[in-house]
Amino acid sequence: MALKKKSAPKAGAKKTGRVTRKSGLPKKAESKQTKSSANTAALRQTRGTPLNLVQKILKEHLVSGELTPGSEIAIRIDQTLTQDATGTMAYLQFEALGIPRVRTKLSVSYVDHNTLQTGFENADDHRFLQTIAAKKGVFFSRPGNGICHQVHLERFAVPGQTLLGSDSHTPTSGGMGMIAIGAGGLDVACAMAGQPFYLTMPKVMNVVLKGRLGPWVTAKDVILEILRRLTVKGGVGWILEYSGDGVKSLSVAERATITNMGAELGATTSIFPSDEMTRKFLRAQKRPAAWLPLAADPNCTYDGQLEIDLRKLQPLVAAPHSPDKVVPASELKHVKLNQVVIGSCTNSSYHDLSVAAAILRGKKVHPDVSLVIAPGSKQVLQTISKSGALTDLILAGARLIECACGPCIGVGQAPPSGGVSLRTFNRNFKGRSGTADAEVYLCSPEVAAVSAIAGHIEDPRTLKKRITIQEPAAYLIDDSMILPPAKDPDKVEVVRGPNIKPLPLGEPLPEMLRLRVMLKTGDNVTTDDIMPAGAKILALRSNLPAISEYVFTNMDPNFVKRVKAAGGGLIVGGENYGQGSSREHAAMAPMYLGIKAVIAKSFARIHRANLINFGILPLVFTDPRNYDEIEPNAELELPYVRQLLESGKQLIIKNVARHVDYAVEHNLTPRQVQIILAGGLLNYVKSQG
Ligand code: MIC
Ligand code: SF4
Repeated sequence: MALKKKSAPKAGAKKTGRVTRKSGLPKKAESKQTKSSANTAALRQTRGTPLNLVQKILKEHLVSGELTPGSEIAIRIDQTLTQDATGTMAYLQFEALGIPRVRTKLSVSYVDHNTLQTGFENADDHRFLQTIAAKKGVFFSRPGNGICHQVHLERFAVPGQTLLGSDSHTPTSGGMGMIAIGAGGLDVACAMAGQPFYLTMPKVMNVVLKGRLGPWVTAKDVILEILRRLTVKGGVGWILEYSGDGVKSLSVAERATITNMGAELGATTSIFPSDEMTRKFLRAQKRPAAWLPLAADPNCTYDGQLEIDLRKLQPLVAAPHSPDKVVPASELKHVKLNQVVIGSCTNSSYHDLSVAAAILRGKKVHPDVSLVIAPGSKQVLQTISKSGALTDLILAGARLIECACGPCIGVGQAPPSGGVSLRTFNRNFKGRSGTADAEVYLCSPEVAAVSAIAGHIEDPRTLKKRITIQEPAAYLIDDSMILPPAKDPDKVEVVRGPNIKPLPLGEPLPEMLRLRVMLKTGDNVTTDDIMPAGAKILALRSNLPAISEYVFTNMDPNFVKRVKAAGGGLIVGGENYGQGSSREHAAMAPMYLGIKAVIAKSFARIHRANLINFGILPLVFTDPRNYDEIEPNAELELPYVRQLLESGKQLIIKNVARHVDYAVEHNLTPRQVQIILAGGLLNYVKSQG
């Protein structure tokens, strides 16, 4: 179908030349990454069948397949991002593909997770990432510059483009009208090599926002309300597209809070239209040429609809240990606090920190509470420093930490034993904070600030005075912490410390499998359960033999020992197996230990893709009741598995001791079957030349 092309609005185009750049970004590269392309300009209007916004962008980027929910599509990726904890592997994988320079419009490597340097490991990884970025044509955001999603939104996100990131919260840039998807590092490496990204075409849900948020009710409460309604698995197989008159009152930062936490629903991504608010944000970021208006066509259709009346929402909190255990803040006043943390990629914007500062101005943090602030980016930190908000926070008793993920991923500021922590973050899985028996609650910066003063969870509507924070007309732009790729890559030496171990490769699938169940889990097992994070373990992300020693340690300290003794095995899981992060180590480390298959009631999207990428068979019970019949250490056989996969026939699992067969589905596309047969994506891509 032909698209009606319109050129970008003159106002924006004119201003490009006048941008004052303190940045290290070369002018040519800067304009390439910040301008919307002619193709994306064409997205503004479609002729023929009206399209929703997701369909419009995907159609523009479609390489193969049809935009029919459930079918496999391949899309062109314009931008990629990596962070350090997943990035070291991603760049090793990119190297293994043998491509000299990235083939995307823009690729950025961030360092924001492993910033604590208690030994040489993280510092070595940073140096590896910096040198390989320079060599391979990737921009490098130095440690201290901020959390990848916040910085990307500020400096790089472009409406209408596609972004693939090796972090599950990549959909943050959906707040800017991008199709931004989280994936495993290997998928991102392939995208950097110019390959399309393969995914199952999701259904599109129209989330209609009506009216305006009332006083003290925030974007965080919008997404918590959606989590309350849909649960942590309610978004699997969906993209959430926001529309309605309520959209226009939300700033880009607020939209990004909502799209960020769409990851907790299991959604493929979430997206807002690009409108005057987006234009204002891009102007304030001195990137006006990146803007273009984007919206769904009138009368387009969706696969589902959800209505949220913003006027009816109230301040909400997610209780331990799941982001969907949502209750009104007013019902939790009895919860006494040891810690309050404001930060993370969900809520660490200029607005978030400024509103907290305004609440805390002239007050003191409760003596039983430790208040921690982690600004999302250097830009946010500089802006609150200039506005005086930083001084208000410090005078109130806040402890300022680096612009990084920090406590969100268990890197520092673990709560005390049995402690209660209230955080503006997106995940409160058990043990993720670094304290196994801590209780973590999730909330908005408004709830966090008012509770830090009260010493218990408090509803900010108890505050009499209303506070309005004005977004700056112009942010402080200083890109000196973003290093452009080398002009002469041949001269760059990639420096590898001893923490960086060679890349592991999977083995081709054998003719048959006979394996013991090594672990039987319940529903909603997270990748934090499979491959825990925290400062100690995260430092081993580029050392697979070492990190593999920690697989499932929090659920079963003897897991690794048992798997090693058995020489491999399989895992039986419940619903939504592998929810949460994109960390491919949750597939790669089990592969390294010899795990060959996971049989579950259902899978989370990214983890399932990672299992396939590392040659582990993700199987689903045809009859979920069979789950109950499998003993925790049963011996299972998959006869003729290779042949059956190749011929597209039904797979059967034999319970050896019970002499019963279970039918299982694999739902693999022909391409995914080939990947599994080859023993993983890297083997497959190499075999394809
Ligand atoms: C997370 O929030 O769990 C992480 C750490 O950002 C992960 C990525 C990782 O494990 O490195 C994610 O969400 O993808
Ligand atoms: Fe970092 Fe936390 Fe965001 Fe993950 S969720 S990217 S750890 S801030």
